[in-house]
Amino acid sequence: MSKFDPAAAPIPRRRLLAMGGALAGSLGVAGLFPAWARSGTAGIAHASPHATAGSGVLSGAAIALRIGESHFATGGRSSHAVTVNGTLPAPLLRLREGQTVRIAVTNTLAEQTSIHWHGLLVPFHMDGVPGVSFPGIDPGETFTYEFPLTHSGTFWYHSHSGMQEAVGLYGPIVIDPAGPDPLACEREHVLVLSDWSPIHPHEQMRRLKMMSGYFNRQKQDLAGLLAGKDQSLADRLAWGQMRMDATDISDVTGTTYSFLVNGHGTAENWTGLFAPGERVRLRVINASSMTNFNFRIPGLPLKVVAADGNPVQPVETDEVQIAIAETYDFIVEPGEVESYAIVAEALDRSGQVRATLARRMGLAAAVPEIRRRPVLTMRDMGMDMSGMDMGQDGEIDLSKPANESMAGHSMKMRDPAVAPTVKMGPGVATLSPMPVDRLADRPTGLEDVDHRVLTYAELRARDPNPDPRVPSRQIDVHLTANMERYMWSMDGTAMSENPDPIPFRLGERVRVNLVNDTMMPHPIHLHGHFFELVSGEPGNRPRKHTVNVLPGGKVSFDLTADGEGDWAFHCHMLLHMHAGMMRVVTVRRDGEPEERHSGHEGHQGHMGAGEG
Ligand SMILES: [Cu+2]
Repeated sequence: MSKFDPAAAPIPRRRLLAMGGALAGSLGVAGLFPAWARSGTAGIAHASPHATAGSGVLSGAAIALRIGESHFATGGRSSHAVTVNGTLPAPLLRLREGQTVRIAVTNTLAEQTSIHWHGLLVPFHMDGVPGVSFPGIDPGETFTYEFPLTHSGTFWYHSHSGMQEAVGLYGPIVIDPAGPDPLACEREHVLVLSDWSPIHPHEQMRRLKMMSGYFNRQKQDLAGLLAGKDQSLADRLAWGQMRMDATDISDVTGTTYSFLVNGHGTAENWTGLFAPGERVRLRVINASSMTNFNFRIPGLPLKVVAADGNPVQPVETDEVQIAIAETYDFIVEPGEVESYAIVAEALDRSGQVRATLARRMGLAAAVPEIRRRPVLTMRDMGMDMSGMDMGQDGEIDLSKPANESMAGHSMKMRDPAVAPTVKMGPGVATLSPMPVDRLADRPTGLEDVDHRVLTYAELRARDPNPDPRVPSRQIDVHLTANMERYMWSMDGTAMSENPDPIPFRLGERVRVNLVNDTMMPHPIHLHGHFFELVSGEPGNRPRKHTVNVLPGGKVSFDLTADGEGDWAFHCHMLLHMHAGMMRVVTVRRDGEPEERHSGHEGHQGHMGAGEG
């Protein structure tokens, strides 16, 4: 009998009570949610996975997942969904560091599928990216993933095939440490944030290609101008001349998305319970396909204790912008208050989702109003003028090529000299003339809020970085686009053009500089590795698997290429990846050729680059 045998585990009394509440409160929809994600949950018991039948929590050495189709409805919108074991979100995998797990994934769809274990360090052929690390799972087939769990933390899993991730195929992973958990607390909740649209992502892409602002209903208008809102007339004319829209913050917005916590919209008010005096750990995962969220619990400070699964030195804050594919662990102490609103607001303020942390079911704190949508600035164009002598009043005359007036600095929006490694063509509309390190910047739209906001620069790893070497070389990777034509690429080349992989030698230490030449943030994810953000003194830099590169910004990370094999490296905005903002990274032993591993050539079309 394994130590995770669910039958042997006692069910805490509070959990039984909560389950009763959940059944009464959510009849009709309960069937689609795994119990851990149902409203009124008491949370997941700490450190011992009580995988009761039907709980939707799967543990142990052998796990079976079935990919299938269901119907999903929320907030008056309904559509077809791709689900795992019949649920959305997918079952919670609760595993333990040091164990080896076998996960058999059966595909009952009519199309190919796959599962990628986001943030887990697994052998590359278990990483689950069709066309890069394995051939994919064909209809009717079962593929068994097998890998050891070498670290603990909060992670998640999702499809890497077609657009399945956008229509429901995602779920949380919690890996408990092999020994006692230093972050132990009285209660834990898992919160999976996501976006849901009845419009299929292929159709979203088609509309965006017709008109890049298709889903943006928050453009500046004449009424706003007359009321003195947003940009001045001069700025509007200048941005218009550059064919830039300062309100173009997100491609797909709340006009088509419902935003969800554990599959529940605001009206369904997902509720996680607590008892007074408890410390509660929230494991928050942004499993959206296209939405960066501002996460906050008004009135309750968030103590950040882990980022992307890795422990950080605790830092207290009031709001965190959680990029797509990132995970954060927070500890909160709700005290004697009866209920708190948990708010995840879309980056562009086109919508939000409210959930509740409460002492009992049926409570709900006031839902804050959605705040004013942000307007982009010159800094988001990679033209940061601060500290430079701008001439009159710090105003820039955008009607002339600015490099005429800015001695020594190219202010053209498309000067190939600033990015010699980028292949220029119709897919590259702009290059950031002066990208700046924005790790210490508050993220887009939170620049001026009157409470604390987490910046990447505040994150320090709890444990010393395992590889203290200074990188022996560095490479630049430009994030490029022609937003008007909805073309997205890296270094000017879309994945569908089959560019050479980015080669690393096994064990080498490399600095990677990501330069964002577009006016959108890009959450960039590297498979199979953690990297250290180059911020603050070396030694305890934050180790992450995904980093959000702000518009016009630059992020450097140091990487020890210790994962032998072929790995995906891409923007985690699903439509950006699909349009081509992706590369393959190869890690080879000295003397071994850099060609990609054989046997996958026939599957190029499945890796999410077919729309380029
Ligand atoms: Cu992107």
